[in-house]
Amino acid sequence: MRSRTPCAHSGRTRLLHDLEGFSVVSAWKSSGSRPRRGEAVTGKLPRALLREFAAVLGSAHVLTGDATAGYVTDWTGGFTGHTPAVLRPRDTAEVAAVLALCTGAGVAVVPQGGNTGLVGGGVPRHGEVVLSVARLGGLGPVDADSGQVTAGAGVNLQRVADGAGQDLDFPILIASRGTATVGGAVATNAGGLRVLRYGPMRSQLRGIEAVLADGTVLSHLSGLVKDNTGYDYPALLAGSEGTLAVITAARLQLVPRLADPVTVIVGVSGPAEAHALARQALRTAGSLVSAEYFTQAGLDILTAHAGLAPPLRPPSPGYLLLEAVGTGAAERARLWASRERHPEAAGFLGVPLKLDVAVPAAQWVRLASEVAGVVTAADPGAQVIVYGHIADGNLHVNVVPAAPADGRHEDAVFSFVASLGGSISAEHGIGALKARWLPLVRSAAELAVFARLRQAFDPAGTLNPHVLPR
Ligand code: 2HG
Ligand code: ZN
Repeated sequence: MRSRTPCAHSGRTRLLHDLEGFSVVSAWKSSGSRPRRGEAVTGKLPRALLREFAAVLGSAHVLTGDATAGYVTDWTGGFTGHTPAVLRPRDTAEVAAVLALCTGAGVAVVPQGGNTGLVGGGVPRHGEVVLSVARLGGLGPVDADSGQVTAGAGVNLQRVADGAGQDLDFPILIASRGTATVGGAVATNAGGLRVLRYGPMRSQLRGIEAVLADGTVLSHLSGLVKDNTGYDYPALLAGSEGTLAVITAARLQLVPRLADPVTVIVGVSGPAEAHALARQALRTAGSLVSAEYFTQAGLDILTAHAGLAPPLRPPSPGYLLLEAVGTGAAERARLWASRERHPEAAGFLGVPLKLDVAVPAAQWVRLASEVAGVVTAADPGAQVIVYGHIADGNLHVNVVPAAPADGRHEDAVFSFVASLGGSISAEHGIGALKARWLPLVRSAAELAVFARLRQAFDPAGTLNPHVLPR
């Protein structure tokens, strides 16, 4: 069932996922023959199609050749691809027009937001056309009655928060918020540092506008809190990783801004103490917004390579950062830096594998204590940095491999996580990185429903054909 074909364009050898039921994306045939239903082609595009794209978008917004460089590699350097064209529509009508053209020509499309994803889901690894939503930058006024705002898919999360005004805020707090877009954050159901209080991106969604692969526009942006009029497809699009539709706008719920939150860092002996303290804080401090864990190993890298000042002296094996509504701490930014910059740490040592796993609350200590050993059993020279969101049962396992990154690290970590009753993706999605391992945590019946949903939304198989099962 597993192919061992490396991706020729990958910065590091990556296995092509080949879950049963995935379609094979065929090479573009110069004869121009249409692919079979459910397949879309990648590779070179006919000149006539490029001209049609340019007629819709203007030639300045159809990028080819070297101009595509910023769109074909993710920021970790772990995923690299190539594309015959990057399309940059400026509004929903243009998205609809170019999608219809792609589907009509049987051309595969990878939708892309800020390109800050961590699982390769927005990278054209197989020569797909990239549809960038970066120019969908409209941000509506805040509706004072509902505390909601409508944002274009290309608006970054920091802009949503800044535009919320003095009293309101946008609660999806991720380190890449200055670049990550609303469209990408919905498509990946982004989580972040305040999920324990506000939930992930899906929980903020009060409506959506999206375009199906055939160019049909779906719009449901009225922002009703209660709306039981059938299937909640906006919620379904959250976490769909660009496979069902291209999100063009979202209606988002804002929350009261925490005027002056209180932030503390406590040195702990390890995961067990951090977990016990976090659990106590969750039960006793109703105002808790964050409970984050990290270790001295990660901090040492940031101190050495990023000039970060250690948050506490003397050092301690682990750290728990808690934040709650309260009367603020002057050193908040300094305290947070030691946690928020952890995603960069492993990158100083090499090209990291970023695994974001979750387990039931009662298993988190075991996961956090044993996962490094699980990795080094498979690759003794591997370096492992762990940190994460304790209250969500979520641990980030960043691995810098010594042995070839041929799937052995994922095999080890994901099998361990599955044995604990956990999930192979807590917040980053499945993308290209984890599709092979999805059967560890999803039954054949569930995967079949995924495929049927996908068939219903995108029967031609245009959208992100190498992500999630079809
Ligand atoms: C975080 O919690 C992000 O900082 C990124 O989810 C985690 O880079 C990672 O592995
Ligand atoms: Zn995270």
